[in-house]
Amino acid sequence: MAHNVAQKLIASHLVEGILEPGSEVGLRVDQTLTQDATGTMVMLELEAMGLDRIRTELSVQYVDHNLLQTDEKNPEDHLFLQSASQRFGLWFSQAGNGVSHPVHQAHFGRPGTTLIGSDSHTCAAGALGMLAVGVGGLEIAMAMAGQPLYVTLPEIWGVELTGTLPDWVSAKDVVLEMLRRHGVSGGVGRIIEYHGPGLAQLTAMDRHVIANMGAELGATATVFPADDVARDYLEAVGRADAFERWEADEGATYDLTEQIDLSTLEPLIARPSSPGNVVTVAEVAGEEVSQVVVGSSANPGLRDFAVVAEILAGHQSHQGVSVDINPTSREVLADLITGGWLTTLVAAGARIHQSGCMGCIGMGQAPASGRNSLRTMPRNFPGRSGTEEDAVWLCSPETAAAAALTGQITDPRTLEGSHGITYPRAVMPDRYAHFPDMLMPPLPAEDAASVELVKGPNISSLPEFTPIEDHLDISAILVMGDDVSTDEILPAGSRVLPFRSNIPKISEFAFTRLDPEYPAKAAAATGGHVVVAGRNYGQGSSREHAVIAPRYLGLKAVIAVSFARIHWQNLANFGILALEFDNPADLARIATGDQVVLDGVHEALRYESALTARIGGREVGLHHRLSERQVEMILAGGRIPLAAQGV
Ligand code: MIC
Repeated sequence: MAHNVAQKLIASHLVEGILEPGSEVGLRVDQTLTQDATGTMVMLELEAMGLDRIRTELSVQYVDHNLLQTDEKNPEDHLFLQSASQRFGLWFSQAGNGVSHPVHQAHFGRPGTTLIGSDSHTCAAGALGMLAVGVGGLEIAMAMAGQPLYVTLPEIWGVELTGTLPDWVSAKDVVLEMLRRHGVSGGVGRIIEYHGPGLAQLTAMDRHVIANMGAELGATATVFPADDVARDYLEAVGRADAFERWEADEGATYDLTEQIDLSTLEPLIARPSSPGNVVTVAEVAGEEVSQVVVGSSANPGLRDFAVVAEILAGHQSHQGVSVDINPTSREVLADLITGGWLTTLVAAGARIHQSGCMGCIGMGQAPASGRNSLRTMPRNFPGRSGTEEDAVWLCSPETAAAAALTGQITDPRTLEGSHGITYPRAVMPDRYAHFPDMLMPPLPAEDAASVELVKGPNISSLPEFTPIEDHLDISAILVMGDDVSTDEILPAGSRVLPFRSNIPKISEFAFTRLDPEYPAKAAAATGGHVVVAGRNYGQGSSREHAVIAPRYLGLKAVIAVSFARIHWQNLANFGILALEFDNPADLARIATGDQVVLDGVHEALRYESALTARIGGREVGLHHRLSERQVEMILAGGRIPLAAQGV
C-alpha cells in the first residue's frame, strides 16, 4: 500500500495502539526540546520524579524567552536550567544563542525522527521530514523518563501546492492563506502534509515558516517530505550526513485534501487580535503604523531579514515607525554581518535587538496603546505584546518592510511604482554560519551525578494536588466565550514570565486579563471552582502554567464547547476535569456564579463518557473525551501522582 510521509513517520514510531484516526496511540520519542519559560517546570518535574538520567536519544534545553534581566530572577532561572541540563544529561543552549526552533533545526534536525517540545511551535521541525509535536512540559518529562508520547491519532490532511509564488509573496503568505481559509481551529485533530509540484521552490526555511504556524491552525503537526530541498539545507548548515530521504509513495492518499495554487496568492495580513483574522494587505492599506518587528520563530531564516534589508537599502525608514530587528540566532546575526545586510538595516534606521523571542512573547518591544504594530511573528492574541490595548498585525517580511518605509500598511507590490524597488531575491550563501561550540554537550553520567541543582529563591517546588472528589458542588466563577487563548488564561510578558518557576506567585495573574478579580474569587470559593468556556478553549501556547496556576487556586473542572489539543492534555496531566457540552447552546444559559453540581464523578469517568450536571438549577448534558489512561490520571490527582503509584 502507498503511504504518505506522516503515515510513515507514525508507523515507524508506533509502540502502542492501532493506526485508526481518533484512537490513542503511543509513539516513541527520539528528541525533546525545552525552552526556559517552560523548561524550569520540566526540570522540577524531573526532580519530583527522581529521574537519574534522561533516556531520550537527544534532549536540548534552550534559553530564548526570558532574556531581559531587569532583576535577578531570569538569570537565576538560566543558572538553574544549566545545572539541571548537566545533572540530567541534556544539551544546553545559553542565552544569546537564539530561538530554539531554528537553532534546533540547524544543529539537531534529522529527517525521519520524532521531536516533542514544550513549546507549541515545535511543529516547525516538520520542515525537515520530522514528526514534531508541541506538548505540555509534563509530556516532555515523561518522554525523558523513557515513556512514549500518547496522542489521539490525527487525520492526515494533504495540501497540494501547485504553481509558482509571485514576486512580493512569500512563505508567510502561504500559511496565512491556510488561516484565511480555515481559521484558528481548522487544523485541530489533523496533521497537515504539504506535497505537490509547488514544493520545490520552497526552501527548508520557507517550509519552517509554514510548519511553524501550523500551531495557529491548531494542528497536531505539519509535515514536509525530506527531499532534495532538505538535503541542500542540511549541506548548507554543515550536516549533510544527517540527511535521509522520506517521501510519500507514488499514489499515496490523504484523509482530507486541499489545493493551493501558489501563483494566485497575494500579500496577506492577520488583523488584531487573532492569527485567524486574515485579509489581503490591499484591503487594509493606508492604516498608520508605528512599529514594525522582524524576527521570531515564524520568520527566522536569514532570507527573512536579508529581504527586509534589500527592500530598505538606500532608503530611510519612516520617522513615525520604530523598526525592530530580532536576529534569530548568533549564526543568523553572523551571516547578516558577513552579507552586509546588518549595515544596510542599521543605516536605514533599524533598532537591532538580541537574538531570541523578545517581543513575540512580550519580553520587551511592547507597542504604544492602540497603535498598529506589524510583526513577522506567529501570534497576536490580545495583550500578548505586553500592552493591554494592543493592535498587533501578523505579516510577511516583505509587508513589514513596506510599512517600515511608508509608515502605513502598504501592499509591497506597490513599492515598484512608488519607490522604484524591484523585488529583491536575496541570494543566500552556500554555507550558513555554523558555530557548533555554542551548544554545551551533556556531561558524562559519572560527572553528572554529582551536579547540584542551582536554585535561586524564586524557584519553588511543584505543588501537590489531591484527586478530584466524587461529588462536586462548586461555583462557576468565570464564564468565557470562544477561542480563549493561553495568553488570556495565564499572561506572558516581561512582568509575569519571571515567575514561571514560582507557581504561588504566578497564580496571582491567572485569568486577570479576563477578570481581574479571578484570583480573589477563587480564594473565596474554598471548596474549589469551575470555569466555563466556548469553542477551542486554551488555544495557543503549550504553557502548563495555564493549568497549574488555576489548579493551585482551586480549579477542579473546565466545561467548554471544545478544547485546543495541548491545553486539553495539560488539564488531564494536572488532574483537572475537561468536560464538553452535549449541546453547545447550553453555554448561553450559564451565568457567572451559577452553582455546578456533579454527582458520581468517579464512576461516570470510569465507565461512561456521559455525565449530567446541575448548573444553576438546570440539568445540563456533558461528556468527556478522555482515554482510560487520562481517566486514571484525573482520579489520581494528575500524572505525577499516578507515576508515583508505579502506573
Ligand atoms: C508562545 O509562542 O506562546 C510561547 C511563548 O512560545 C509558548 C510557550 C510558553 O508559553 O512558554 C508556546 O508556544 O508554547
